[in-house]
Amino acid sequence: MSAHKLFPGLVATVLAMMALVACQPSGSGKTEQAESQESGWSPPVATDIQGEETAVLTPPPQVPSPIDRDHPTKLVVHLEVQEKVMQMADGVDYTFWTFGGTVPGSFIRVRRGDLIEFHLANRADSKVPHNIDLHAVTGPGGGAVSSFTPPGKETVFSFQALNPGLYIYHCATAPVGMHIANGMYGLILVEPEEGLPPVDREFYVVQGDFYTRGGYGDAGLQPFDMEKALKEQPDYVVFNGSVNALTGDRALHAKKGETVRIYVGNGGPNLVSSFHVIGEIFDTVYIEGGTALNHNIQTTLVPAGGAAIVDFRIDVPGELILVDHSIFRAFNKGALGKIEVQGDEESFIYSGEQRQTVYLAEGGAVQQMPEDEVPVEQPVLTKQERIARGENVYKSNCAACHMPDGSGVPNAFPPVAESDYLNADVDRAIRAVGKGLDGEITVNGETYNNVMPRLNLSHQEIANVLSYVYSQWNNNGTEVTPEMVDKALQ
Ligand code: HEC
Ligand SMILES: [Cu+2]
Repeated sequence: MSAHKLFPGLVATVLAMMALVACQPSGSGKTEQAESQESGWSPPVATDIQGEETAVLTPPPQVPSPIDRDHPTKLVVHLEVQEKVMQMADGVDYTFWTFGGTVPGSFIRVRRGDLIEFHLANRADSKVPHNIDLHAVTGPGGGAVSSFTPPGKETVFSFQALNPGLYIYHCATAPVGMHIANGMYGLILVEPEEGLPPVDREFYVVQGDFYTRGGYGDAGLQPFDMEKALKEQPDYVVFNGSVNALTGDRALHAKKGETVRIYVGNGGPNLVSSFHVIGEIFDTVYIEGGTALNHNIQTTLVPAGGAAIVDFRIDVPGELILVDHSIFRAFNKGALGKIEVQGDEESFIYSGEQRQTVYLAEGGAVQQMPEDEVPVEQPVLTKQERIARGENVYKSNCAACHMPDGSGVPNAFPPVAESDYLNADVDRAIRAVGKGLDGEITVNGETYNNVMPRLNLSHQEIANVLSYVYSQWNNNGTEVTPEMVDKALQ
């Protein structure tokens, strides 16, 4: 269809819609409540704030008690950022960046209409600045714009909780992906005025994906792997910050006949969760943590940066297993938790094994695995080709920390633009990229004491990316060849 045929119709439609809006009388006879029920939208709340309280936050898997206030109040929230080494799996440690010392961060529970005075503190022993973006905030950056907090500082900002629901909060300091990948997320529940229906037990579970230099289970302190994060290929996908956070001694407990509510979040940074409890059906799901209810659900999608509330009554004793039903994540990457249910057997609903007989299937074939790929010969490149390819390597591997224009991030990531450190010694620069870099360094008069992870690049890629960096931003134009990289990394 040609444009002149399409446009008149479109314009007519738009005009008709504008006319409709214009003709709508301001007091159209509907009550505010009826309107909000139709659209699901909740209007801004009144300003009858009474009194002041300090919020009690809880570490996972605990949830603060339901709110019994019948009015909005000024609620003071204190949350402290801590960068600390904790266990990712048996024998595997990781430097987590946390809100309140746990992954996920402390659970925050407020009532719709509350005026929240948020205190974000960053411990003095932190290496980098942090901030917070709460998805429950209506305002720039969800609070991130007003909460940038360097180590040893505390920032205060306020917001009113306008919309009820379950919301993710997370750090939004550059490189955002890295802060989230290190564990900087948690949940904030905004209870509706009338509260949620009471249940016997409430739990707090958040999924996250993690990227480590070594593979799943490789022992020791594992650094963050930027390249795997960019490719969205996590080594770990876990509930509550580590493999086994919800199994063994740390499994959740409930009794037959009880009702259970799980506040489920997904911090990401990359994956979407297909949240499922093996052996249960969710009686009620608050879809995406909002106001719409769905019933009799087997698996509910929890988007990265999203949440859901699931309610179920437990009718049969035994073991319920929480999984991400993208099932390799559950059985091979850690996304598995347990609820141990005590109580008498319930053979009417579930019998247990009744008999086992022999079954002989016919056929069956031997599966052939695909052959390994043969490595391709690397071409010889001109300086210009090298720089062009290096630009792609830079954008996908370095820009997240050193910024697209090479300017870095104050106190965290040194500039590679006009960097005296870079220009003084090409072998040293090659080693930084090829092996990673930590300890104190001085770049253009500023000191940095942080960690640059090793990035798993080929010698070609290192040559290309450094040739690109040297060709940009008033650097000295050095061309780096794969032979130079071979030599410097020997
Ligand atoms: C995860 C963040 C991160 C990524 C990704 C990263 N770096 Fe770095 N880089 C750092 C940090 C942090 C330092 C300083 C380390 C220290 O304090 O010892 C640094 C230091 C450097 C230095 C030496 C100091 C300077 O500014 O001249 C160079 C050169 C460098 N990086 C280049 C690169 C290149 C090229 C890439 C991509 C291939 C890259 N970096 C990827 C964090 C990163
Ligand atoms: Cu952060």
